Amino acid sequence: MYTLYGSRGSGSAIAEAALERCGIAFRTVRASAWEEDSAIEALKRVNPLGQIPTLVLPDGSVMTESAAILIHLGLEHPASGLLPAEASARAQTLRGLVFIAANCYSAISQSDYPERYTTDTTEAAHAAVRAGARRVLHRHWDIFADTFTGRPFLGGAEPGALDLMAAVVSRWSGTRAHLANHRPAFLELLKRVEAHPAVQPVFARHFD
Ligand SMILES: N[C@@H](CCC(=O)N[C@@H](CS)C(=O)NCC(=O)O)C(=O)O
Repeated sequence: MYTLYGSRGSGSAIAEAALERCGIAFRTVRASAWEEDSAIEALKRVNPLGQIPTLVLPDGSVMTESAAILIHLGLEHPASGLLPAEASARAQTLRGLVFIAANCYSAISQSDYPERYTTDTTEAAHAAVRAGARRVLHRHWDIFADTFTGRPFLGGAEPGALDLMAAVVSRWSGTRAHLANHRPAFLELLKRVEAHPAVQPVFARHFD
């Protein structure tokens, strides 16, 4: 049995949507850094970062990092369509997954936890870190939208791993409002992903 540590409205929606796409049975454990009554201590024992998603595989090994989880599930379950079968399309998907992890998800962490990124303890310093992180984040999404242009979905005819990651990580830190003004066609794509019957139930559970 797979065990997914996660919480409603969080990045664990990425792994959850992928597990469902693969038809994998899993149990969820509610755990997050911001819910004291959750299984945060158990989560930290398997992932010292205390971050979600964290996925414990049936052999007991631990997977962290959303992009790595998506790649692992996509490779283990090729029929799921999470990863393109064709090599050059798959290479672009891997590029996109790492792009979001390295350039977008990391900036959200800086926006959410500015105190980690400065030794200045004043509110003003934290607000400045947050504002800077959001400016970088929104620029990175513009570059992503201009670079990854697959339609109707980033993954081709059906939403794949890159669509799932983009649709979830774009939900925070003012990204959707920014995209509405600056990359409206990309925002439409994200909404198409969320509305797809293979994705919609997971998004409804997490974000409605
Ligand atoms: N690099 C990780 C980032 C995961 C992450 O930042 N998750 C957030 C929730 S959406 C979290 O658990 N943050 C708590 C913390 O950083 O203390 C990934 O790509 O999965």
